[in-house]
Amino acid sequence: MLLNQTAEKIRSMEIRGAGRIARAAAEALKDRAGRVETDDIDLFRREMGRAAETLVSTRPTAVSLPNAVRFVMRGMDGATTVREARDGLTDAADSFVLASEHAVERIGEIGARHIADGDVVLTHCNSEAALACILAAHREGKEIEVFATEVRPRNQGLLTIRTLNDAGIKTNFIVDSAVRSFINDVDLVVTGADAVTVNGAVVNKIGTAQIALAAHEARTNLVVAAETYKFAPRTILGERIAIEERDIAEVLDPAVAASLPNVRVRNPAFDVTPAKYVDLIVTEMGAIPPQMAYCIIRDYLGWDLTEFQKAF
Ligand code: RI2
Repeated sequence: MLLNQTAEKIRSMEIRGAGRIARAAAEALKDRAGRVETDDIDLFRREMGRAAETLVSTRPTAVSLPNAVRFVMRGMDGATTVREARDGLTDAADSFVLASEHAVERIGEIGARHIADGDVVLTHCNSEAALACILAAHREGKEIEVFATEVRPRNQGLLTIRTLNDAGIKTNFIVDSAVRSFINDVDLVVTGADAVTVNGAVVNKIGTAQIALAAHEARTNLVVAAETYKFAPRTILGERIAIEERDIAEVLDPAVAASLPNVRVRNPAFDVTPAKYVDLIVTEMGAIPPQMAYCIIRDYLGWDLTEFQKAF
């Protein structure tokens, strides 16, 4: 797909979900690399740099996007000709997509071990990593029941209940504000993540932090399913994850909003759940306590404190 089309689809959420947007960005860079017609390596790098910026600017919160773009762009490292750069970038894009798909499968296998036969699981939003755990547990023959939230304002819960329904999993569909009412019926909360910071805080769909509080109070464990490329290296530098605030039209008819001059409509798409409310993060490399986030950033994303010191 053309780069600008992909960027627009990510921005409008036609392509959504942190893993999916990362893979779409990798594919778009590969496609763009095949279309840049030049023999000038510097020009090629500049064009690809612009393409990378366009993609990264589409949605600010899911760190899977810049992590994927960085990985793919590093495929050009050391290239001295356009052909080498294009081939390197293409290989990197292909291996990112493959590794990402494999990571989701592996997370499913590991996450399913935390779901017991007879468990009632609550999930929020539509996370392929979280669903991979639930679906794998179901495939293993465990009798499970799911509570799935609606997920205002974009209703990603509808995608989740379709998947669960098609898999034949008994599912309860509830509005977001009903979580507290049902949390005592729930054995485990499983969500995805758009970003995990160096201190183990999890940035995920708006509403996750409230669910985490309810789960904590009810002594219900919260497991986060997140590929290693959801961990945010630059939080080592103290950079904060930008919380995307989307168009108010997703929440309220703009005409109604305009008729209420004293009302400001807010539409943050994500919130932050502190590490103390997260019991475990299931990555494709294994399940870790959130406090080990730095190890993932260092060992699997290749950023460590020394690298950052060099940058100063
Ligand atoms: P996977 C989604 O964001 C949700 O917040 C979901 O929990 C997260 O990405 C991770 O999804 P959005 O694109 O990568 O719906 O696990 O705003 O699919």
